[in-house]
Amino acid sequence: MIPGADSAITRNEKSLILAYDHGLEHGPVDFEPNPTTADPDRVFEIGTHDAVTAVAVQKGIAEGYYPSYEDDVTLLAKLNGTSNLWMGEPNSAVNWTVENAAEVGADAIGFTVYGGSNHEIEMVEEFRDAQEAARDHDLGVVMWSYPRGQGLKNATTPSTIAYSTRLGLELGADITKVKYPGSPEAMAHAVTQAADSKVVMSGGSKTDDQDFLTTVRNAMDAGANGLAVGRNVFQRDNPEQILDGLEAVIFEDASVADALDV
Ligand code: FBP
Repeated sequence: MIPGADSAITRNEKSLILAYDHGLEHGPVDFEPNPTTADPDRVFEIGTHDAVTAVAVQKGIAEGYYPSYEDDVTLLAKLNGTSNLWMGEPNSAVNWTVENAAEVGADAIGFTVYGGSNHEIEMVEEFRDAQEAARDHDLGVVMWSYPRGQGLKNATTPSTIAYSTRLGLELGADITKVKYPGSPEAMAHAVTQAADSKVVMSGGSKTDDQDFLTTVRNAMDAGANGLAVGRNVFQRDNPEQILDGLEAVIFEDASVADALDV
């Protein structure tokens, strides 16, 4: 972690990262609730909303579409990723280099580490290479810290999520993205273990407005620095409306009731 290294993708130390790597990670099924979102142009348009501090995409989407949005969107290059067609022990292919991401215009890189997987050692070594190259290019570093594999059945227990945020700190992430551990107390514990590095909550599968904003409010009250979210925004009929509410909760400290009203 380097203080300020993530400043391009934060606002007042907070982030709202719009994740859009689902076409690789989950496949086209994630676009079914809102079919217009199969078109990357639609999601980059959503990413121009004031609330969004960065859009996270894979290489092909960045190369093909980011040039049209570089004045209005901050790019987070998600460097590794694997399709849902892969049935082996959790692992993630490194799909582009930091040098290439910097040429395309990225301000930060994103990298998944599956702690606990049989592939943890190689994934951490790949993260090391990417993290050091990111430092050379002055790019922020965001770790998707998702423990899974082998005997790790429930990857969202409080102790596992606290270990996840600690991995991010220890390995040099500026921001670590974790699943919500189920309670504000557990999130506060995870935030404490990240020390001065930042923690953002992963959005998860789509829930209703009230439930989603309440979980985000709880995470923020527990000390999280924001959210990295995909389906809970782009699967809605009106993604911009939930972004208005998220902006109120994350950046303006609004209550859920007030955020539902904006
Ligand atoms: P969501 O907000 O839709 O959960 O997206 C966050 C994210 O980390 C994406 O970047 C990624 O595609 C997906 O979740 C991976 O989800 P999982 O591996 O848990 O199925």
